[in-house]
Amino acid sequence: MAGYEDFVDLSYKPAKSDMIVSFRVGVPGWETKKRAWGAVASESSIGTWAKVVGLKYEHVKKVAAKVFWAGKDGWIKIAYPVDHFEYGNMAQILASIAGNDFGMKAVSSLRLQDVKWPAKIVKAFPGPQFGIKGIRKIFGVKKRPLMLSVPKPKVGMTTKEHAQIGYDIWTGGLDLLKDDENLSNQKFNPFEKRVKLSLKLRDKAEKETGEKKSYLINVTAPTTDEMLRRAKFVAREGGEYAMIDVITSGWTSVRTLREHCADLGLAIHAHRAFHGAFDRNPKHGFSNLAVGEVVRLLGVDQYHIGTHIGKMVSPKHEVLDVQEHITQQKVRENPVEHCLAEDWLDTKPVFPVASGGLQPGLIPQIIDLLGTEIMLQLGGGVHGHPKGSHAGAIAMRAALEAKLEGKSLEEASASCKALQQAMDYWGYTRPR
Ligand code: RUB
Ligand code: CA
Repeated sequence: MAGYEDFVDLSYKPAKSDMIVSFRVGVPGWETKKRAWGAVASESSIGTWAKVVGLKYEHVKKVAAKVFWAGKDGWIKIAYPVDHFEYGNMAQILASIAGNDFGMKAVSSLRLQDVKWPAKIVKAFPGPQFGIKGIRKIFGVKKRPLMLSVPKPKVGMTTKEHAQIGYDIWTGGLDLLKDDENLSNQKFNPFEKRVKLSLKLRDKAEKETGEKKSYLINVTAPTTDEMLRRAKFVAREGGEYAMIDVITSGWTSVRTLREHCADLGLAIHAHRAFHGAFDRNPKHGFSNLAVGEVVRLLGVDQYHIGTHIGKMVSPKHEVLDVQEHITQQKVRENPVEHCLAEDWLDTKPVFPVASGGLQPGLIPQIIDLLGTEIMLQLGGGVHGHPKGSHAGAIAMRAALEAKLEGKSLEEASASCKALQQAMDYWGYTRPR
């Protein structure tokens, strides 16, 4: 074994315990397909550009990756022996399969689409603590989608202004207030003050509405120690959730937070800010499907899957794939999307969150696509309501209830002024 081509063996039948990764490889004009494919398997497992002595050792070859399948349009599958990996170490796993391979000259582009995780690796991760059932239990809501809202403007408001918006949306009928991805512990709205005041208003809203209300509090912090201190503070103050920017914080921080949240009894809401830097180009990068699977293993309870009609780029098939792979226990191979079969064993499902540029008029279309086992998050679509956040929340809930009762939004608007105002203002606009 020496050159990149030696990492291609189309006669290889993967072992049941192998990790399989589906990639799409762009081949530069000066390169052969076989060498480009092999370069990915080489650089993501044991190889380098030169014929180093150790590559001859049989024990080293045992942990080498192999390209074992190649289809049309640059799609290939690579098998990695499970002992290539430290089973429960996501930073190590991704340093192999999503490491140097993306930057090599031997490929003109490289897309990691999906991973089939070996049972030994699935078992080495905790998975969600609550899962969909556990989250529904917190709210005592069995069937309908849960509704959340992130105050806008994203940052800049005082703690009092921010917490008041929480109260307005809770009493308007929503279940959850959510911090935005870039709100943590800034001078204008310090973390501890925000947690205390918001939870006080949450208790008030619960008493007034007779419904369970909660708050997704962003514990994203400059160090993992500080993040854990903030999570502890949330638990002590009576919160149910820690929210984390999973990508900007890093996988190891997510894993550590998950371990601590088990002791603290907190659920984890994962925000995916930064994903577009590497998942937007369908020919290059790391897919949102793969991010969703990584965070399912690491153990978050809720994850943003995108929407096909919102403000963010999210193709319909991708949204559906992510939903399927983070919620089902067994997934069948989908050769059209190059998604691999999966067995999640006992790993709980993650609650998918539809978010990003939604407004009440779009809720029925989201339910038509994704069903009711989802969360709906509206920011601008609540706080941009012409009569303010409280009316926006009433409109959002009325739009959802109308859909669940099989009524049109026009019909429902006749008995809900706030929904009527939202429909007059936005209609069925899809934000861009
Ligand atoms: C929501 C918002 C969130 C996005 C992220 O506000 O800004 O950060 O949901 O997008 P709004 P995604 O509801 O006004 O768009 O959910 O796709 O990750
Ligand atoms: Ca998978």
